[in-house]
Amino acid sequence: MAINLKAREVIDSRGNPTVEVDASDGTNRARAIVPSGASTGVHEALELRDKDVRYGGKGVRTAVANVNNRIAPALADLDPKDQGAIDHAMFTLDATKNKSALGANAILGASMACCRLAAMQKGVPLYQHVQDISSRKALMPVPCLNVINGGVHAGNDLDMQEYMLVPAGADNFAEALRMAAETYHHLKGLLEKKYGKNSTNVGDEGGFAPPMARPEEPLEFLTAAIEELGLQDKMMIAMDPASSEMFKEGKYLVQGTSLSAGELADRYQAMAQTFPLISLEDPFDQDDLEGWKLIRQKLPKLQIVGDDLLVTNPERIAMAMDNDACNALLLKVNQIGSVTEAIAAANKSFDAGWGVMVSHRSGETEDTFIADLVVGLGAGQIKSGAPARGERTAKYNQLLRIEEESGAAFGGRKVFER
Ligand code: 2PG
Ligand code: MG
Repeated sequence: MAINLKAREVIDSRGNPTVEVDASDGTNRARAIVPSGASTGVHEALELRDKDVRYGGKGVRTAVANVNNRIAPALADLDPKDQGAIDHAMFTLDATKNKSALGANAILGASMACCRLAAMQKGVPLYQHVQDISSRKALMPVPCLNVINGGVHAGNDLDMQEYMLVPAGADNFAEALRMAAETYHHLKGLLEKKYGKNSTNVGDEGGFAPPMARPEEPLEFLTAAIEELGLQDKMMIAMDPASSEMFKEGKYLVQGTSLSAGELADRYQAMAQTFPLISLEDPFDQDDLEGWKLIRQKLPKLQIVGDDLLVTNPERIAMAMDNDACNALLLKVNQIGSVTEAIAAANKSFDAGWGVMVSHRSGETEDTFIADLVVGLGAGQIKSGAPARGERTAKYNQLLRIEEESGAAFGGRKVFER
């Protein structure tokens, strides 16, 4: 059965163009759409943009043409069930370290579409196919819902990017999602009471973007909402300051003040002592290893997640392991640009006893690939934004369906224990 690939340009949740790929075998047709970040790490694989007059330079016609004219003939006679062969054929064709010849967006679109086609050919759900190729056991994830947006994702003065509700103490995924949605609504009321209606306009990931600047203030509001609903035994908080974006001339610009890595580490330590923090992502710049080592010493039990630091890249993960820079991977398939490498990055992390949080991008689409991915990998943690905006809820809703059909166990608190 030959594989037919057909790519086209569609738009993402920010109205920017992205790559959609259809993979068919004459009987089945699978489709995948590639997401796109805003706070991107400098070590990520290259997202190919046309840089011409269309869409302010963000067009992806070159990446689309690369799928249709170069990748399609190279994959035509391969078996989509052999994900490694599919992806390696594209690596060979691209022949660069950062996928800059074909574009990581072209390669990933084809990689995900072929993965879905393989599941269809096997007659199994995607999460089951992922479980087969990763040799892991299916697990329903704890959702980490970003309910206050700052940084480059919102038009407010918060320097730190994400404040997430983590219903780790729920009994199952559906209950976790309900608790988080109820807390999101309660939080909305608290914000409106203090800052008025404008404060509950939402940012790129569906979280509120209130006019705050002090990085502790969102934590105070989240904790108040959790306590007023009596959920303190079940609901925790995660943060992603996305610190590479705050790093200016060797210091961290927080609320107009330049902090050294040591001062910022003290600030995080105080937050962890005051609020129910369960996970902290990108506390320091992607190349500020000293900062990362410091936070690991100060908060050895806390889950410290590497996003820009690791860019889902096995080589960066090895470097971070050698330096004891963190103890969890943020898994974003488009940072590395293929399903095979993303699974390898996850397995390398699991083998070292690290946590793995599967993640959306701030520029998302209706594609729900990561919902199946997180279950099939048994990673136990996913972040997909607030319980609002279709491109975010698409993933949570797919997880509700998977829970219903698979009966897989819920990750719970233990997936955050390091
Ligand atoms: C992050 C992400 C997703 P972006 O920093 O973790 O929340 O943002 O996609 O803009 O890199
Ligand atoms: Mg991040």
